[in-house]
Amino acid sequence: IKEERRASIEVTQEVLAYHITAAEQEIQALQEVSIPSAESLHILDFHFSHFALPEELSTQATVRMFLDLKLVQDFNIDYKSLCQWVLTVRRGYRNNVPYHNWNHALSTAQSMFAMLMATEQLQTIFSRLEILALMIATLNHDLDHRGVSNSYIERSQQPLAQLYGHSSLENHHYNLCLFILNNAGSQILSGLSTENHKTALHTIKRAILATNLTVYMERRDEFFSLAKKSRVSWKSEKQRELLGSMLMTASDLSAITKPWPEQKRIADLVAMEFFAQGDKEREEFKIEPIEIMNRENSTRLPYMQVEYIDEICYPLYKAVSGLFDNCTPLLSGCEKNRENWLHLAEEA
Ligand code: 5BB
Ligand code: ZN
Repeated sequence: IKEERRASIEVTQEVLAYHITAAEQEIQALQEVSIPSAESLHILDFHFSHFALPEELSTQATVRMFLDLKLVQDFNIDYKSLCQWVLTVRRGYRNNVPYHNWNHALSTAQSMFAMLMATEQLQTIFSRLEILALMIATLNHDLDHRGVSNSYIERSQQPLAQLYGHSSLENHHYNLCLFILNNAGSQILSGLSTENHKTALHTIKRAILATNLTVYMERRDEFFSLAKKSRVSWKSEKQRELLGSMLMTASDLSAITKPWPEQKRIADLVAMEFFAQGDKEREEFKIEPIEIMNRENSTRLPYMQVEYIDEICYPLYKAVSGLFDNCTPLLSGCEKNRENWLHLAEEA
């Protein structure tokens, strides 16, 4: 316990040193600007690309999602608090991480938003509170990511690993999410009853922990067999929780469903992050990094993407679009990218 306390203090200080609370004038500017429509921001589109969105519009796009899902209205969210919360969450991501940065958080939230808005059925399956929780979770799910995996953190014996033991990263993302929700000025859940507040935090935690790919791999078969049934009622809490978890992963991995130029750019960012970890492992632990993190294998990238699609992404989008017809663009985007990567793999 002593060791844990020391680790906890160290991690908190690190985050404080990072000082993520938004500046007053930035908050005011967002609060006073007229937020563009969802159509003009293209956030209803499954082909949405953060590359095409000017940086200063990314926080406005986030506010727009909360407005259009009627979350601000239904949960009495104080508008200024929402603005400060969004700006603080953005600051909670590190700019110097190639892939797991604010753009990835925004893309993940936008994918969840697009699925919810395109599919009326989803808005009846989930309660209003669950939708609020899922949106908060997508935006916060990789907070303070350092560009390295759980296995690196565990091996390097960083305070973060001593603190949580397993799913170190995901627990850290949730803890920071909680920290921001409790931070003066960004308490967007303060309008909720004690009971709803507790439920929301529980759902957010489950959703963020579900973004660990190992957890997804463990739970997906259960989801795939539900998806094979002709009718699922989604009445039970357990089923809805499973669906929420799978939609979290579908949103998290949505880069693989984007038009080819975007997919290619994002894959390069992922590779850059993986190779940087591999370099560190070589230097710090004197070990040969695993294939995906080994710079010497960069020519195998197209082939690895095909494997990644076949083993991880395709089955998920297949099941989701089988259940919810309007989500089919995710599946077809994924299929097109497989074609393109296969083509490149055969050239190499
Ligand atoms: C390696 C093992 N193999 C048996 C199956 C395929 N994979 S993989 O799925 O782990 C893999 C995924 C391999 C290479 C990859 O990217 C090379 C640039 C990826 C990959 N992962 N590609 C992507 O575009 C994206 Br997005 C991702 C998701 C990154 C999630 C980060 C998870 C951190 C854990 C290490
Ligand atoms: Zn993520």
